Order: sequence, then structure tokens, then C-alpha cells
Amino acid sequence: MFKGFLKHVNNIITESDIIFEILDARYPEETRNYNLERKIRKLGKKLILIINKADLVEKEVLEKQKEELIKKTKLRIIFVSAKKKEGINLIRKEIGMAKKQQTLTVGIIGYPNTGKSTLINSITGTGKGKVATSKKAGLTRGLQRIKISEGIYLLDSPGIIPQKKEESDLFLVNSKNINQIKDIEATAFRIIKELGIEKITNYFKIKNVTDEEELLIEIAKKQNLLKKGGKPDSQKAARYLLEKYHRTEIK
Ligand SMILES: Nc1nc2c(ncn2[C@@H]2O[C@H](COP(=O)(O)OP(=O)(O)OP(=O)(O)O)[C@@H](O)[C@H]2O)c(=O)[nH]1
Ligand SMILES: [Mg+2]
Repeated sequence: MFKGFLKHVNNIITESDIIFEILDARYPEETRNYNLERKIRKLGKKLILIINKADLVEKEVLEKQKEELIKKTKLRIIFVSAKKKEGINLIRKEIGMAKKQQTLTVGIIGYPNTGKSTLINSITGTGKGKVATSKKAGLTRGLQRIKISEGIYLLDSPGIIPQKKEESDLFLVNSKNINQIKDIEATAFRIIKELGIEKITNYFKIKNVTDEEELLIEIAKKQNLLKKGGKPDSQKAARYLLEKYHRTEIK
């Protein structure tokens, strides 16, 4: 399966004239793929960073991110909300400026679930949507070429995950679903670390917890998630916590 992905990636880079890398505004750094960026640079293709889901981040945080990104990179950066169709005109303008020959192909890459397909639908502007989107990561499979106007094509691609990423890091940014996670407890520990124990104890109204393991046991007790003998089941508690996180019930 991974080999298949790599082939798509290489194809998308060679076939595109410019490439949009879609990042999640909540975790721009965690969803950047430096390997792919290097590949794109080597092939001399133009890369633009699109920070999507800006509607999920507060304005001040967004401004701060913008500052940090600009310090770090010379790449053009565009903030958008594909879902709310905000900033889409900036993207259309960029595409218009890039069209110098008869045909222009724009490649869309990014982690699973960053909103690549949603963005394509917003750019094409058709109400119904030309490509399928989903809450679950890993929807788009092969490459899809979508014509947006005469001589201009967008290439949708499956989400691409760097080979060395931990599954818990991918879960954190919604690029993996719970069903794709092998080590539920380790992933729960990662999420607890990210959110901070206090936020979770407040949410569940639990007191006197000092570490992650204790926290899972207390959640199990509170939610009545028990093993056969009646002992708290921290595995079940971990899954329960991940589901809550995935539905953004604990923020
Ligand atoms: N709030 C918000 N949600 C968005 C935005 N863009 C996409 N989404 C949601 O994010 C989820 C994933 O969107 P997709 O467009 O399917 O993501 P993708 O990158 O194509 O995912 P794969 O094909 O699995 O790689 C869907 O539930 C979208 O509705 C946005 O700008 N704001
Ligand atoms: Mg998709």
C-alpha cells in the first residue's frame, strides 16, 4: 500500500506545474511534509502553502502562526477555509497568475483529512462537489484530475503520511481514525500529554490524578468501563477518550 502512495506522490509532482500543500491551521507544523517539499524543490516546481480550516482557529492564534511561518519560510502562504469558502478567491488568483501555457495542472497534496478534496470543490465552485470528502481520514484513493476551466486542471491526491510518523502523532492531527490505531493506550497517552491532564480531569470531573495511567483508570471507573472481574478497563477508557477527542468534545 505504501508503495502505491509513493507512486501517486511522484506522479502528482511530475505531472503538476504548481503544487499546493494543504496544512491544517490547528497544527500547521505537524501537518507539513518536509520530505515532499524537498522533492518538489528538487524538481523545480513552485510550491504554495495553503493553511486550511482557518475557521477552527481564533484570529489571534492565526496571526501568530502567520508571523512564525513567514519567519521560517519564503514560500507563499495563503490562509483559507475550504468549508466556509473563505480565501478561495486568493487561490483562484494564484492559479490565474500561474497559467502561462495552454494548460496548467495544479497538484493538491497534504496529510489525510486536511481538506484537500473540500478545497477542490470550493475552487470549482459547483454546489454539489466534484470530488468526495469525508470526516474519516483516508477517503481519496487514486489521483483524480478535475477540470476547473478551459486548460486548467486540479489533481486531487490521497493523503500522504511521512513514513516515519508515529500513529499517535497522526491521530492527534486527525490523519488517522481510531480504527487505524494499533496501540490505543499509547495514543491516549499522547493525547493526554497534548491536552494536559487538568483539562481532562475537569471535563470528566475527576480529582487527584497525577499521571496518565491513573487518569485512564479513573475515567474507566467514572464511565463504568470494567473488565470481566469488575476491575477498571483502561484499554476501554483509552478508546473512550480518543473518541471524545476525535469528536472535539474535549478541546
Ligand atoms: N471546519 C472546517 N472543516 C473542514 C474544512 N475543510 C475541510 N473540512 C472537513 O475536514 C474533513 C476532511 O475533508 P476532506 O476534504 O475529505 O479531506 P482530504 O484532505 O481530502 O482527506 P483524504 O482524502 O482522506 O486525504 C471533512 O469533514 C471536511 O468537511 C475547513 O476549512 N473548515
Ligand atoms: Mg480527499
